[in-house]
Amino acid sequence: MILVTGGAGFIGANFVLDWLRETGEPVVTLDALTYAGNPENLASLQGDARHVFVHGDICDRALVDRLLSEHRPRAVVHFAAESHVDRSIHGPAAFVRTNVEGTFTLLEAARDYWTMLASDPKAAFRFLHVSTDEVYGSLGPKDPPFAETKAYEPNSPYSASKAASDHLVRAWHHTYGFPALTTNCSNNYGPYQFPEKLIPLMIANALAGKALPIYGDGRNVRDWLYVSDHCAAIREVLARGRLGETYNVGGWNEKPNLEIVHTVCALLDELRPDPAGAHARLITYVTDRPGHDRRYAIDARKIERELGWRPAETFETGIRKTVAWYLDNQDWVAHVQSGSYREWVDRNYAQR
Ligand code: NAD
Ligand code: TDX
Repeated sequence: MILVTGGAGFIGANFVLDWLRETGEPVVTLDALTYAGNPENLASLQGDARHVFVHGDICDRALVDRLLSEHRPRAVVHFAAESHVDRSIHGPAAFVRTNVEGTFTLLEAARDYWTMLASDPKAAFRFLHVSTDEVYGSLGPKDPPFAETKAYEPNSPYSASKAASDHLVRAWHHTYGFPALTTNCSNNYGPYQFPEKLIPLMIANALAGKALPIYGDGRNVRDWLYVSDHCAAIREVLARGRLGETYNVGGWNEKPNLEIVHTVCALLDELRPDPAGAHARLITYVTDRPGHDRRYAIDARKIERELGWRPAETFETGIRKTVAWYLDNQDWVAHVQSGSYREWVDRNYAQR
């Protein structure tokens, strides 16, 4: 049994589904079902005895204590976070609360639980903290990609809150010997990503005939990884990573935003032609994001060397699957955009 936080969100849901398929080991999912958490992402697990869903907050220490003592997990995989940079600029408080205070609460609860375990389960217990490349700051065009040794230089309220949480995890290992691991991954894309992030937003807007907003000059560079490759990397680090270490995860796949948007448009032109013309006609340049980091790139040699992890998808195969998934799941997009999903959550998961 493992405990997964944030398992109703984009990467967490992909992880839970892949985990059960690949390992069959039961999962307890703890998720607060914010705007980004969607129980529909886990709907295929309804009636599956290997999965327990708990609606609740990682800042709720009593709840986390109860889950740990009731389910006795052998590991915690921590995804729960506020994750969108633009939202962090307009409302940083939620980011400090969930990403910093929430990670602190989880660490303290897990440390108490781990301390009380008998010697064998204690030796086996692991806490994996899922983090981001954004903690390293912004690269110039000729800088080498981020290695694990790169100094932290977070620039947005989001990345600062994730950096703070990474530091807590590091300190809990260093000070208490707490068996923690951290992964810092590049930009993910794939099924179930909320349509506020670049790729699903562009797909949703293009299908609706709306503008495709490009921040600044569109030349900011991100390093893209298909979500199931990130999930596989997390499974490897959880199984065989060295305690106290951090592992950077990325697919050596740097691309400027404008190229991403043109690729999405070309795939839509092929798979769902628009009689009004090529989807790229909708590209619109808008005011840049404040403090917009110019370039991220991940040096993934450590995880490749130590754990033999390699991405299974190329960008070409991953983006084709992604566009096809959104075309096949337009109801999912409509639900998360319409608010009908929130009404459903409020009805079914009234906070206890
Ligand atoms: P997401 O926003 O899609 O999902 C976050 C999930 O956490 C949601 O289900 C939400 O309901 C839940 N949550 C939020 N606050 C909570 C709280 N207080 N208690 C319990 N649950 C809460 O995010 P994502 O894109 O799936 O990212 C997951 C993790 O991976 C985050 O920690 C993020 O920093 C990290 N990460 C994301 C990316 C990316 O490209 N999306 C890349 C690297 C790392
Ligand atoms: O409408 C848009 N137009 C645009 O040009 C949006 C939403 C984004 N962008 C640009 C900003 C970024 O340079 O596209 C790039 C990607 O933007 P996001 O999808 O918002 O991702 P980013 O800010 O790079 O952060 C993501 O990757 C790292 C995730 O949201 C984080 O959770 C993760 O840690």
